[in-house]
Amino acid sequence: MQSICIPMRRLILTSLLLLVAPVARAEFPPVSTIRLNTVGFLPDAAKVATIAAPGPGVFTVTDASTGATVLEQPLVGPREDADTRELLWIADFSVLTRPGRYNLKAAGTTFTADFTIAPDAFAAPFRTVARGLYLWRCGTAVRGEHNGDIFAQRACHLDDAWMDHVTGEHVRRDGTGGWHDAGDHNKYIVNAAITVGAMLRAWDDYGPAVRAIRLDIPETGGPIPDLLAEVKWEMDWFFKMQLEDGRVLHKLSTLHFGGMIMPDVEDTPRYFTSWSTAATAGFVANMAQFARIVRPFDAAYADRCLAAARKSYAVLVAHPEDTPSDMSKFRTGTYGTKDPDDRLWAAAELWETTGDAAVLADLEARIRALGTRFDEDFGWGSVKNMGFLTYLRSTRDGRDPVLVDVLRKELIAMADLIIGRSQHGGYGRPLGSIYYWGCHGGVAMQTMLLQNAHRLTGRAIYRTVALQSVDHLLGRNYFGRSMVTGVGRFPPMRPHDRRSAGDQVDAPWPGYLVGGPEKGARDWDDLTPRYQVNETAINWNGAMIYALAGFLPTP
Ligand code: 9MR
Ligand code: ZN
Repeated sequence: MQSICIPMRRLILTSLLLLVAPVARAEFPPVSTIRLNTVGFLPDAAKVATIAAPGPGVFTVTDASTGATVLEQPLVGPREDADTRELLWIADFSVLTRPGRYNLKAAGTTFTADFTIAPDAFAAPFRTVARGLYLWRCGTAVRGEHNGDIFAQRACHLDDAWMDHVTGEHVRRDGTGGWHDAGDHNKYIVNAAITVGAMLRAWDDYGPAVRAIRLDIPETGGPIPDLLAEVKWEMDWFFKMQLEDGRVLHKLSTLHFGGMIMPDVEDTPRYFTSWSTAATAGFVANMAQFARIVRPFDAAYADRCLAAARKSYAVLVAHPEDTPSDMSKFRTGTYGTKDPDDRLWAAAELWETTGDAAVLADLEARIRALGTRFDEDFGWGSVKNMGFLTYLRSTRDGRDPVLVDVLRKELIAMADLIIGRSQHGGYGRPLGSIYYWGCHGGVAMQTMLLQNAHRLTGRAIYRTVALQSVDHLLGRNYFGRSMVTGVGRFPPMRPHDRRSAGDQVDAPWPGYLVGGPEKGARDWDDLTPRYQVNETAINWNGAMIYALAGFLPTP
C-alpha cells in the first residue's frame, strides 16, 4: 500500500464510497399544483381540491362545455402538511352538485384541473379494479380490453406444483388456478384470505350495488353474481391447498422471485411450502364466509365450503400452538404472521355461518384475550378487525351484550381517531404520518372502519372521510396522480408488475392500486424496479374494491 500516492488513495476511497453509499434518487415531481380526485365526485358529496401554490386568493370553477363561471370562492388556508413539507390551500366546491364536466383554476397556479360530477363516478373504476382480479387468474388464458389496448396471457403454471418441500418427495399435487399474488406470479394463502375477506365484505355491505356492475368475466350471465364468481375462482384453488386432514399449505411459489416475464413463459418449478396455522385460519374464515354468501346461488358449493371450513377449524382446535410454515428454502414472499388474530377471524366467520355455540365461546374468549381495541391500520398481518366487524354486525342470538357494547364503542372511537388523522395534513389521508410498503392498501382498508361506524351511528362524517380516502388514492395526494393503473388522470405507468413489464403493450395492465410512498410522503416513484412503492398486489385491490363499492350508484 505504501506505493499508492495520496490522490490515488483518494480515488480508491471515493469509488469504494460510491459503491456503498445509497444512490441518490431524483425526487419524482408532482404532475400539478392542483391535486384532486381525478376520477370524479358524487353530486351530493363533499368536494375538495388541495392547492400547492402560494395563496391567498380565489379559485374559480367553470363549466367545461359553456365556459361559464359557476363558482368563485376564496381558497382556505394555508395549512401546513408536515409530511410533504408544503403550505397548502383548500378549494372547497361542495356546493356544486349538478352533474357535468368542469374546470378548476386557482390563484398562484397556471394549471387547470378538469373534473366531473356524476352519480356513477365510481362505477367504471370499480369494474376496472375488480376485473384486475380476473386478469390475475393463474392456470387459464385471460384477455381484457382497456382504453383500446388488449391485455392477454395464455394459460400459465399448468405444472403447479411440487411437494418436495412438504413431504420430501418429488411428487406433483394439483395446485393450478387461483390468482397470482402481486407483481410476482406466486400464490400465498394468507394474502389471498384478506383479499377475499375484503371482497366478501364489499358484498355484505353493498351487495345490490355491487351486483349491478357487470364485470364481463367468463362467468358473467351465469347463476353466481360476478364478484362472487371471481371469488369462487379463488376458492376453487383454496380447496387444492387443503390437505386431506384439513391442514392448509401456506403458499405455492418458485424458490426465488422470477424475472420480469409473462406468467405463461415462466417455467421454473414451483413448490408448495408446509402448512401453517395462520393459513389454515384464513382458509376457515374465507370458506365459512363464502359458504354463507354463495348459498342462495349455489347451495352444493356452499356445502362443500362449509365442510372444508369445519374440517380445518377442527385442525386449529387440535393444534392450539402457532405453527409457521417452513419456508427456509424459499426467497419469495413469506406473509409470516402470528396466528391469534387469524384464529379469531376464523371463529367469527364460522360462528356467523353456523351459529355453533362452542365456536361462539371460542370467539368471545379470543376477543377478550386479544383486547377489544380495533387496529387503526390493518391488512394481511392483522385481521382481528375482520372478526370484530362480523361479530358486531351479526344478528344472531347468544352474543355477550357487554362485549358487543364495548366493541361498538371501540369501533366509534377508532373511527373518530381516523377522522382526526385525516384532518392532520392537507390531503385527507386517514393514516396520519405512516408511510410503508403497501400503505395505500392500509388507507383503502380504513374505509371499512369508517363505513361501519357510519352504518352504526348514521353520522355522515364517517362516510365523508371514507370518500376522502378514495379521493386521496385517486389523485388528491402530493403527486396529483391517480394511484390506480388505467384509472383517472396521470395513473402509474410503470408499476412493478411482471406482466406490464413483460408484454408488448406500453400501457400497464389496468385496474391496480400501487403500494404507495414508503418512509416519507414524497418517497414514491413510478418506476418498475421500485417494488417497495410501485408494486401491485391482490390485497390492495381487495381493499380498493371495498372502498369503491361504498360509493357505487344505488340500483
Ligand atoms: O405487502 C407485503 C408487505 O406488507 C411486506 O412488508 C413485504 C415484505 O415482506 O411484502 C409485501 O408483499 C409482497 C409479497 O411478499 C410477495 N409478493 C408481492 C407482495 C407485494 O409487494
Ligand atoms: Zn400462473
